[in-house]
Amino acid sequence: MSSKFRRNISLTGPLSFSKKGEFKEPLGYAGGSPSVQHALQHTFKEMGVSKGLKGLLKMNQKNGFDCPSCAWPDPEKPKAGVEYCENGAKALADEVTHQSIGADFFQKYSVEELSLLSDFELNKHGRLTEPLILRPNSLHYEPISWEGAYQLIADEFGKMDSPDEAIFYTSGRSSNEAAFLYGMFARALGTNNMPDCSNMCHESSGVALSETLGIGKGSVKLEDFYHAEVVIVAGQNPGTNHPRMLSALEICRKNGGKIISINPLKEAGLVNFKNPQKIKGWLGNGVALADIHLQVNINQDIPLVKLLLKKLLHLDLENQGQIFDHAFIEKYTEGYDKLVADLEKFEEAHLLEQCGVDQQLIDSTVELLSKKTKIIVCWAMGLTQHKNGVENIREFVNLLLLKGAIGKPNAGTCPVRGHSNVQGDRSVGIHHYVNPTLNERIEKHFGFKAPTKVGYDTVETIQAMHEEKTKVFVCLGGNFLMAASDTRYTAEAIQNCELTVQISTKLNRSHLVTGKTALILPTLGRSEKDEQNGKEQFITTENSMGKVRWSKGLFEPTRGSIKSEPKIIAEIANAYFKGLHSVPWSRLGNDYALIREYIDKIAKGFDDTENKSKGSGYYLPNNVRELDFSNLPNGRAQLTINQLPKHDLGANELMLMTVRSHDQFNTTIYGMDDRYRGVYNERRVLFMNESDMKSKGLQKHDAVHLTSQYDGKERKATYFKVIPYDIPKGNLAAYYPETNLLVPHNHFADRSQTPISKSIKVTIEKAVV
Ligand SMILES: Nc1nc2c(c(=O)[nH]1)N[C@H]1C(S)=C(S)[C@@H](COP(=O)(O)OP(=O)(O)OC[C@H]3O[C@@H](n4cnc5c(=O)[nH]c(N)nc54)[C@H](O)[C@@H]3O)O[C@H]1N2
Ligand SMILES: Nc1nc2c(c(=O)[nH]1)N[C@H]1C(S)=C(S)[C@@H](COP(=O)(O)OP(=O)(O)OC[C@H]3O[C@@H](n4cnc5c(=O)[nH]c(N)nc54)[C@H](O)[C@@H]3O)O[C@H]1N2
Ligand code: SF4
Ligand SMILES: [Mo]
Repeated sequence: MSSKFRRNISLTGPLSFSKKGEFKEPLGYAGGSPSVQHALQHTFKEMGVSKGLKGLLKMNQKNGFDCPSCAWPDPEKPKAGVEYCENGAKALADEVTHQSIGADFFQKYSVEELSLLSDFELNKHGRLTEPLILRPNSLHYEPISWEGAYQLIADEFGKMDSPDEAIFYTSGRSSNEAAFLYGMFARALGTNNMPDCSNMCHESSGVALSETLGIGKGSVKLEDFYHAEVVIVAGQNPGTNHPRMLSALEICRKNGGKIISINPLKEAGLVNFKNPQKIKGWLGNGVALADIHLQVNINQDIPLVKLLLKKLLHLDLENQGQIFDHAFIEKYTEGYDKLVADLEKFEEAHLLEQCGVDQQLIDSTVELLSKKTKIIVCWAMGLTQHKNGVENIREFVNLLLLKGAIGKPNAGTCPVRGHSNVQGDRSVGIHHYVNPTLNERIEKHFGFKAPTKVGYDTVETIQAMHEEKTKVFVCLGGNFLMAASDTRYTAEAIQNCELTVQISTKLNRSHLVTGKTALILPTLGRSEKDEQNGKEQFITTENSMGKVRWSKGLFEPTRGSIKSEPKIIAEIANAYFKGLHSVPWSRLGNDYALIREYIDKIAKGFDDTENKSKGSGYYLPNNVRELDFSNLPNGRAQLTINQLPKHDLGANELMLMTVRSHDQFNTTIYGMDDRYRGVYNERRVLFMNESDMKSKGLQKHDAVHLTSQYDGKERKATYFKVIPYDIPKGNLAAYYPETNLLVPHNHFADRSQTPISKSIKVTIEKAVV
């Protein structure tokens, strides 16, 4: 461990391979009866049978709680008891687990010892149950009272030379109410330093969509999928990460729609799908959802879309303008002539070679798209986490605009969000940039002036901490250390803080790599009852399609002394301001209806949330659905010109994408399998094309080390088992967060600053084991 580290903490846990590792053929399908079995097994094991069933029956129901996992929406009329998927069930079980840890556990194990455990084992210890402090020269967390913890935080804030020495990170699981209060507290303190997980996630989508369509969110509703003619799923693995999206795709296909998947991997679920909620889905081989699979090279989506656009353009010229929607282009867009002129510059053969897709499949895709106008494009991290992440999305928007597939039913944009409330957190004010309207409203309704200096996003936070510009780092959920890029650099950065505060449900490595002093403040999960001032509270969330809905937990909170997120934030604010501030922090912490009143007044588009969020909820306004582009240059949607990605791979370098396994939620590892990809009991794997293995002299299951080299700095991630896989030549895949050590902190998407976690240049060397 580098001498820069105060404590001898392992950043990786064990690097050895499991003796039980097994590697089989990838499953041809997602869902099906194993999916139901896995969901139930996992839930019952962690929660017990009766509690498990009770939870699953209430999840995503109108009178229940919102699934804490992904942000996929619920149907207008949820079917009783079956609106969950395997991964939603796992997330629930993980939250409501009957395992828990308190002060005695931390007295027994030092943070150094705990760091030797894997992320899977750390999480397995269960829920955090009481506030804890790690003092400067200690290796053990010890108990502290809530009041003591609040006072310590207030004192550290008090010692800062400027409010910008404080940083407030948010992960996307927090409710609108908690996030709103947290954002207001940061501003009341005087800083916009509000990095959030979105910076590492869909920030590229937000930037691209704002620039082209005037809103950083998607435009489709769930029902739009049902009658879309074509759904393009690009850079997304819904079978694992948004499982119920497959049901929407299934309905679309049943109604005659076609699905095109664009992905270097043939992800299960797109290739074949069995609907686990239907008995007939348990039998047989399921359905292949993707009609066309375009096996693109990593980060070569722009050449692929350009090729499609170029061919469509030629068809349009040959067919008297019948292929593009010229009336739409004329009326609503700007930049058509420039785009057409630019397309002419590219050679089809070159584009074809770059994207690596079969010519015949390109032709079938062009033929399909030429005839259709109701087109939806969905995407996730496969498009956003590249240097040209923003451009990737703008290029797909070009396709939609040219086809007039925007602002009408069954067509549009669908960035599929990650965390269950990442979109809501943004809507209620978690962002590092300055929103003048928001600031005006804060002044009007809360009576204080919000800061006007742009704050740090995630990559700037790491940089600032590394340069010792910051003192207090507060995290509302998440696992910043393991989620961020460049694990070693990020760890060095975090250790420079005077105080780090984690408001968390479960133990993770961010509790072990800390500032000089560290606090853990245990908090309630979404599925738990939240009572304040003798009254049961509910919270609200916004799903991936902009709908705000209420959510109410049903389980008795984990034993011990845990508090809700809004309550903790309100109490920190009180300890700092000592009652001398215009915001009624205590009242807000005691009454979430009052928080909602302020959200309605201050955050854009929220309206009578108290009432309208009940039942199936309400949609926030969306200008694209109204074909209103008045906030864009000349009041028009923007067609854009995007460059081809440049990589300059060195002679021995291959391109690595870091992906999720089926048994994880981000840095939370539920289990060691990736069933759909045929991997069991092992996470240290490297998926590789067989011809690359041959040329590197590697055999199946050989151990290798990975090295990335950027700006003369070498980064290493050691011990991965090579798995021959159906992945394009020159491309590699391995799991996040094990590979985050390789991602350079200073390489990110232009303008959105999202780390390049899906296109890392690496070399491979054989390891001796
Ligand atoms: N069960 C479960 N659900 C989750 C999560 C989880 O960890 N577990 N995480 C949540 C979060 S926060 C998010 S953001 C989402 C993430 O959802 P996804 O984005 O689906 O997650 P990833 O595993 O990162 O998968 C990226 C996909 O993009 C493909 N890909 C990679 N590079 C490229 C490329 O250059 N071009 C194209 N066309 N494809 C590419 C990969 O092969 C992979 O299929 O899921 C959310 N839901
Ligand atoms: N290499 C690579 N890096 C990536 C990605 C990638 O694809 N590749 N993906 C990026 C993406 S898309 C994202 S979103 C980030 C994720 O980054 P984060 O959001 O920071 O990470 P999570 O793993 O979701 O956070 C898990 C922790 O949140 C806490 N938690 C869970 N539920 C709650 C709750 O209800 N309240 C509170 N207060 N705490 C809770 C638990 O302690 C748990 O350990 O990672 C990013 N990093
Ligand atoms: S699709 Fe996402 S939100 Fe829906 S049940 Fe599954 S994990 Fe939960
Ligand atoms: Mo995400």
